[in-house]
Amino acid sequence: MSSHRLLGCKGCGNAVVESAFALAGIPFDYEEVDYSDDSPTRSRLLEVNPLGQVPTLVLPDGTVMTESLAMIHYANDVAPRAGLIPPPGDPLRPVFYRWAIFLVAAVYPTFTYGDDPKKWVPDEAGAKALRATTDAHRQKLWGQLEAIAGEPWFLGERRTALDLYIACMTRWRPGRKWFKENTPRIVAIARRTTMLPELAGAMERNFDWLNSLGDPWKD
Ligand SMILES: N[C@@H](CCC(=O)N[C@@H](CS)C(=O)NCC(=O)O)C(=O)O
Repeated sequence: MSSHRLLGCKGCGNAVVESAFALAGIPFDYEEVDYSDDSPTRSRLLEVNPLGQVPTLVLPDGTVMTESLAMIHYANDVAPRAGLIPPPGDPLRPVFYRWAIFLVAAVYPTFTYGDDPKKWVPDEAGAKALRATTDAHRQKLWGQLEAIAGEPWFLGERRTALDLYIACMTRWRPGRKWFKENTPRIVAIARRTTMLPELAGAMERNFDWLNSLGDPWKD
């Protein structure tokens, strides 16, 4: 029987989707691809997603999904009790929408344009500047998230997929040291989420954490 197939690269945004699927109890086959231009698996990724991004998900009926947040909504439809998105009528639902879109439409693009800046600005100095400005902008955005972060989860008592994004995206630039120094509330959420037993597989596969054995945010 065909199943869900998730194309991803270790440590990338697919970790969010893997975590959501783990909470939702959706089994999937994982296919590792490398999105870089010179990679032998890039053509395979482009076959499925012309944008060349991961995560890319192929549903059992062959439908292709891109965009991590779309996949979160899909998982929430399959398993509404997994608690990925506050249910209709819950006052936290619009709050979830706001910050989920903020993460994928404001924070995530700082990587899209900053990871490989020469793709967008060919000259050396311009590319360097684009990397610097997108890095600085990201820090501002995390500062905004820190200022309103709840406890124990981002939305307070209710755990949602926002916490999954936080657990994974805090593994990226500006890096653990910066997060620890500047966003302690965000780090507390990341730590708590990372250590959820249900996420052990996804966290270990993506970030080499022996989740059950220790605190990934310990020095
Ligand atoms: N909006 C997309 C962003 C996905 C994304 O940027 N993924 C990164 C890896 S973490 C990627 O594929 N980068 C390569 C590229 O953008 O060309 C989502 O939320 O899934």
